[in-house]
Amino acid sequence: MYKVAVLTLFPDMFPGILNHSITGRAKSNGLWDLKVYDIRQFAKDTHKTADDVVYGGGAGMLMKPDLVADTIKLAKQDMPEAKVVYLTPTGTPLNQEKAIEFANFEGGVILLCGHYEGIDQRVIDLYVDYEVSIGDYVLTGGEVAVFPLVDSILRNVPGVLGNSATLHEESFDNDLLEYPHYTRPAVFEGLEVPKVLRSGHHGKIAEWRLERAIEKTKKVRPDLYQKYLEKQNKEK
Ligand code: 6GU
Repeated sequence: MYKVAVLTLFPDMFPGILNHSITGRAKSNGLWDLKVYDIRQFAKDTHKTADDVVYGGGAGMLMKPDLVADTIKLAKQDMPEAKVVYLTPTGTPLNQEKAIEFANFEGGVILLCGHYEGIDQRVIDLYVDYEVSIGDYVLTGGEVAVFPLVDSILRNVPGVLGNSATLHEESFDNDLLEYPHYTRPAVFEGLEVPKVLRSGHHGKIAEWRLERAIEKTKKVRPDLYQKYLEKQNKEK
């Protein structure tokens, strides 16, 4: 069973969408498990204060380091082998390779959700194994990012996708976006399904799909296309 812990000031946000569809079914089937830890439970004053001012001045507040550290220690008691991942816009960008790497963590992941301006650097230095961002934009908090991160990890956990074949050919494999797909009818609102896909000629279909994948990637993700070209050249 793949274990996920979420450390948050907003425990009511979970499991949320993770209890639905493929990840929800996988959870019911015991393929993964989610435990949510409320960081505020360790607040010491009657107001349950979780934030404090930033040294050096400037706008915004930081999460109090002792509350965050106490929560990490508690989660580690339950998951001693887990990797601690801090979700932050200043982290390493999440990609398919990272999702697969995380899915292979035997001890699972402890996901720390930042809020306000983030957390004290010393907590990161002492306890955090990985810092992850889900893209070049700023979210209101790390909680929102937990959903795409956990979903992308889980679909690489054995058994989560019922049909393992669907894992074999998809976007980001060999650094290409996927080719377009069509279903019936053969003509829809005047647009026809490419004839080659109806030809039954597997070689020609594979060739067409690769061409379309290259064309699409070149157009919308020139960065990914460069990576694809570099790998192709290395293989030669
Ligand atoms: Cl992981 N957290 C926040 N707050 N903003 C983000 C992010 C994470 N990834 C991209 N933007």
